[in-house]
Amino acid sequence: TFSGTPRSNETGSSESTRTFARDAIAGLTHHPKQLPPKYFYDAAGSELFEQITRLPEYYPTRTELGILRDRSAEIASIIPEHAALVEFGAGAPTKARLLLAACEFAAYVPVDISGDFLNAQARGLRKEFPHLEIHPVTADFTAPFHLPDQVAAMPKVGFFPGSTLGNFEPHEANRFLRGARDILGKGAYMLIGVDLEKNERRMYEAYNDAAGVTARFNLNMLARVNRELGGNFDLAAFAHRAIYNRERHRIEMHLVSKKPQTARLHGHSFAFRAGESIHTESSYKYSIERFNALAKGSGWTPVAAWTDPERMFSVHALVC
Ligand code: AVJ
Repeated sequence: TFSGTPRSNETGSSESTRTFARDAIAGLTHHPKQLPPKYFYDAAGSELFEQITRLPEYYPTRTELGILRDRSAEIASIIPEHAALVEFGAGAPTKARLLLAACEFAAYVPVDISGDFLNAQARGLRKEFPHLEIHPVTADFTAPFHLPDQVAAMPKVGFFPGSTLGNFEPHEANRFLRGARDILGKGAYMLIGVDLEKNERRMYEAYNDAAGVTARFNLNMLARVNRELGGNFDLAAFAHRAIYNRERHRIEMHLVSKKPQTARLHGHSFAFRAGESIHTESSYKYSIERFNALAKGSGWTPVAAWTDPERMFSVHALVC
């Protein structure tokens, strides 16, 4: 996930709160209205996302874990030994742990904006993998950052699981992959988890679960705007909507205004028509061919792709 990390900030004064306010006002001024999906993940949102990953309808997490588990020996045979594993947007290290156990990594470099969470996770991993160097980097992985000097001489393997890439618009995905190449350097490998386009009902249900957890996750965005930014959105007057946009190969999540209403935030007022929506997330679905084309267009060479028997999800190995 973008964070998988509790990082709520309810003081209303910090740098991150100002950035959130600026992004929220810009998004709500945009036509059509939108809010960036990275703001789903405060403490409450991260907990709701954890619940989503356990829902019967939400196949991506368990399917990707199954692929990593079943194919770990093959993955180990492809990537260089004694490499540094660099995880972009490291949440809970459940998936990295599988790779660390199966492959001979010399170092693990989890990269995330939440430093506290990273350091707490690193303490646990140090006990499990006493011979592994762990060098957490506190950074926004969508912007350029420096790798720690200690891993400079090691081969690099980037890791970007969870279909987080799906949250990026195609041009953003291209920019991210080029940036990852610049950070990791020539000869690096990359392991990326991608959700595959499939039966529409299957995708629809993954974002419209019977228990309503995804609806609560989506509405938490507005709860956060109220809590942290002092907005006055009436949560009961917005409905969760997730649809599959076939032309653009993406699930779209929206918060739909149930009636004409006006909400206020930091001296701005935002008017809604009945049925007008705030676009909160796009979750792009790929085919293996379309993902390979994206990788090639971003300076990477596909070396392998693994899927589950139902071809719901894929894990790709790339080299540059
Ligand atoms: C964390 C971006 C992969 O797109 O499936 C889950 C987030 N949104 N349910 C996804 C999410 C609604 C998830 N990613």
